[in-house]
Amino acid sequence: MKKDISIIGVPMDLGQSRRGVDMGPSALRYAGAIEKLEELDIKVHDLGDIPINRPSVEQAINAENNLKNLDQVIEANEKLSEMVDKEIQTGNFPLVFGGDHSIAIGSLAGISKHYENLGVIWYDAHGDLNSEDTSPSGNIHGMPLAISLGIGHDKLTNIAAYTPKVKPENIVIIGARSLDPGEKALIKEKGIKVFSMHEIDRMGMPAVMEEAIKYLKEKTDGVHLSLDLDGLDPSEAPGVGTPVIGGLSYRESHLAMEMLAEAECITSAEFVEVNPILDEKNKTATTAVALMGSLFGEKLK
Ligand code: 5AB
Ligand code: MN
Ligand code: MN
Ligand code: MN
Repeated sequence: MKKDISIIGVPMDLGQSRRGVDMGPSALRYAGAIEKLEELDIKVHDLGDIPINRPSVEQAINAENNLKNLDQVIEANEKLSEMVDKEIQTGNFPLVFGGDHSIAIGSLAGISKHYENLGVIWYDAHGDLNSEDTSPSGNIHGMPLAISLGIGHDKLTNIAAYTPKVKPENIVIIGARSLDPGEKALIKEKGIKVFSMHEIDRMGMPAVMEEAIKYLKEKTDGVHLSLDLDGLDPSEAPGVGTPVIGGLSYRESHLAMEMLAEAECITSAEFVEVNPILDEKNKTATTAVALMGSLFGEKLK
């Protein structure tokens, strides 16, 4: 019996600077996410969207550090963490719809307390390993993986009142092709496993996924998939705020999801950074929904 899925929408755009990604949850629902999962005989509970408070003009003017909209990002992630935590307690599979990638802070905060050794697959063009000291933008969506490692502003690393959420050796980054100097240094220092586009080109996606799954299965008791749609090439997923050329194809991503389904290792997931305003006829959300189908066991025959 497959687990019930609980969908939690997070209409958050405050972790970055391009409006529209707050409509991601609507775009994913409009593209038929729930129908797709129900076709696969999964019971779906759509819990709706978490309310997001915007900063007042005064707060925006007084913001002084390299952490844009810090208070609002914290507030939303505390709420998300509580909801995800509750759904896991109920025995359901949490599936979070972003929103920008800053919401991974709350997802991981709610999930990780249920595991001794949570694994994370970070499917992304970026490492999201910046802190306020290394970030070139001050956008918190470039920081969630570092924050989950316990690196960054105390108030962010301590969401849900514990830190760290993940261990560096339990993380696999797939699809990276745009890393800032501070992120590269952290990857080296912590020994984080990265399959950049270089390795994917050389080894091919089947070998990459086999190795990633083996690596995580040996030492983790659950794996969270954090899928940033900008991991895909912008020609196939144009509706993202920080596109980077030379990305993963739809076919490679589809295969990756099928291999994760076969390995039966994913215990929670999020699909983030879908921005329908920058998209072409909801292509990016439609692609995300197709990938969800593969992740949750859709078979070709
Ligand atoms: B995303 C950049 N590294 O920190 C930064 O889309 C981009 O969640 C971050 O992966 C992209 O601002 C964050 C330059
Ligand atoms: Mn990204
Ligand atoms: Mn990201
Ligand atoms: Mn992005």
